[in-house]
Amino acid sequence: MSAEPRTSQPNSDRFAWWREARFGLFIHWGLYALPAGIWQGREIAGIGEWIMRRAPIPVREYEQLAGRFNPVEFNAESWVQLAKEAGMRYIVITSKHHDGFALFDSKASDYDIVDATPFRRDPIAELAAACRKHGLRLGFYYSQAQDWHDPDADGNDWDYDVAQKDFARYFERKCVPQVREILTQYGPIGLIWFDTPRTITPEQSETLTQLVHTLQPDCLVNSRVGHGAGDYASQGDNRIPFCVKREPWETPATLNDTWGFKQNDHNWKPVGTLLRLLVDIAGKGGNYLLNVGPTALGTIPGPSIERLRAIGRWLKTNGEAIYGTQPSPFLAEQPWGAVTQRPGKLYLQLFAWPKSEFVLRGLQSRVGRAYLLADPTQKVGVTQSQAGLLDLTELRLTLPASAPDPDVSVIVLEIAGEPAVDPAPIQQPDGVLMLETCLADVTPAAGSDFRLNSDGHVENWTTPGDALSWSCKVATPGRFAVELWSSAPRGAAWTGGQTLTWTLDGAAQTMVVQQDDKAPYARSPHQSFLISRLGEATIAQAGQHTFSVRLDGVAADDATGLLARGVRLTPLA
Ligand code: H79
Repeated sequence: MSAEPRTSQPNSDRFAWWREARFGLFIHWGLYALPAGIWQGREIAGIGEWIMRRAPIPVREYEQLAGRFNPVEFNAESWVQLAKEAGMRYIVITSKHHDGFALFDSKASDYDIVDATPFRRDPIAELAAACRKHGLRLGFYYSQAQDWHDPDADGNDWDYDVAQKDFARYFERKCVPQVREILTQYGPIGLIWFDTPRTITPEQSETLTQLVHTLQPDCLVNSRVGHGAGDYASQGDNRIPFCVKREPWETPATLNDTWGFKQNDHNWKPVGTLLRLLVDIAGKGGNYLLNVGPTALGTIPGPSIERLRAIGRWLKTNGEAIYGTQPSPFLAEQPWGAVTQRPGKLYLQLFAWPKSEFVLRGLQSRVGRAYLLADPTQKVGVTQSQAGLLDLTELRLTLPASAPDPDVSVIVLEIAGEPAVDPAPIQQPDGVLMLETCLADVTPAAGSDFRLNSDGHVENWTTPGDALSWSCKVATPGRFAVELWSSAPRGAAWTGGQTLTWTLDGAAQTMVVQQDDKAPYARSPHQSFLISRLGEATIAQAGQHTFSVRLDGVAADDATGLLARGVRLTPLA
């Protein structure tokens, strides 16, 4: 979404609470909760808080909503209580979204909840007090570039003549003063969450970060301030990386599809999906910022409350595997679940409960004892072996018959010292071998910018000669289907037509890439993969093998290159 942050300081004290917290509540609340997705009887497609832009609604009409915004059922304590019950440790609320309406008492603009609505209360002040009382950190979302109410800001081209706009004028008149207000009126603030930098200049991004740090030195700034001026990386909305990411990062995510309340959005994610996202994100080293969109009356929708409470129940039992943990020692995703760690302990977080035995390949640390986090009295048997030829370590756990949790069950492994894992891709017990780009040797052609990005796929795969290779371990030989898994580029069409040569132990095949199939991303419902069949391969013997794939020719209209996550070898029957 934005450039990676420049000033990330993973060991800095400023991040101590952040790393401990792991899980936060995002709140999108504003005038858009009144239409709730419907304008003049017409269902408006897209996310609810975008209704002004999508309908579109003229400023003079949208402003009228303020006269009707009277959320009499708003109760800051109950929102904070819910966040606590959910096991969340911080709250980030929209102080001003793209529509330009301030949810706090602003002097810089009258278009705010105290001056322009019959409600006349400042919910941000009430929320700040409740957060302080209950020990939660508070952060503010602030839309710094888009402001559809302001004639000089980015975004509104249906009321205002774009040619007449002077962004700097808006920036000085409204943006900077309001950012100063939210950092001076409400006590200590954990973070400022900027969004959609758009046409903001590098200097203006820098000005905002400096302003935040000057007023509150410990306040974190997310990367969407723009131009690498932030402290930590915001992933794209509802997007998770494919492997461990070392610098601090956070995924903002929805419970359904919208952020701001939409009366007809009933596409709620099941609790199991949400729990798997939580543990997957923790295992990759990130924070999960999960959103609710309160109604115009100030209440949080029932389906949101139920789901947050269910996550809280899980965390009450399993929180030790989440709060303040370190990411997985395995760089790549584990197909069976996620791993977190703290000194002396590994937490295996299983998405499905195996029949009696669980087999983990590649862990080289000696395991002393294993137990269920939910019930340490239940016995888990441990055997460890090391197969000579491959030097392949295998841990076998004998488990109780029933899963401690229907969605995510946590097994604790006690180990001595730093965990040691095999860095090579290893064939899984089911025969699948996933060659993730995060485990590859990435070799760019001369002058090429082909590289692994920090989300776990390669980018700029556009220069002939750009190559990936892996030295991998195969325990069960056979015949395999070979597929390339890529992400769809955001906001651009996927283009095939590239010529690739792939090589297994020296035997080469050349083929032209096309989209043969599509696969959902099991742990992230807003993401999916495009699958290109590369052919079939025979691996005759168990052992170490070398697989590589090289770009030979590009498609004429390919701007982004293949955003490859990896190559998957699936055993053929
Ligand atoms: O605050 C939430 C979103 O409103 C904001 N980021 C999260 C945290 C956001 N701003 N921009 N975007 C997300 C991406 C915009 C996507 C768009 Fe569309 C595609 C805008 C117009 C077309 C999807 C469809 C959203 C509105 C209609």
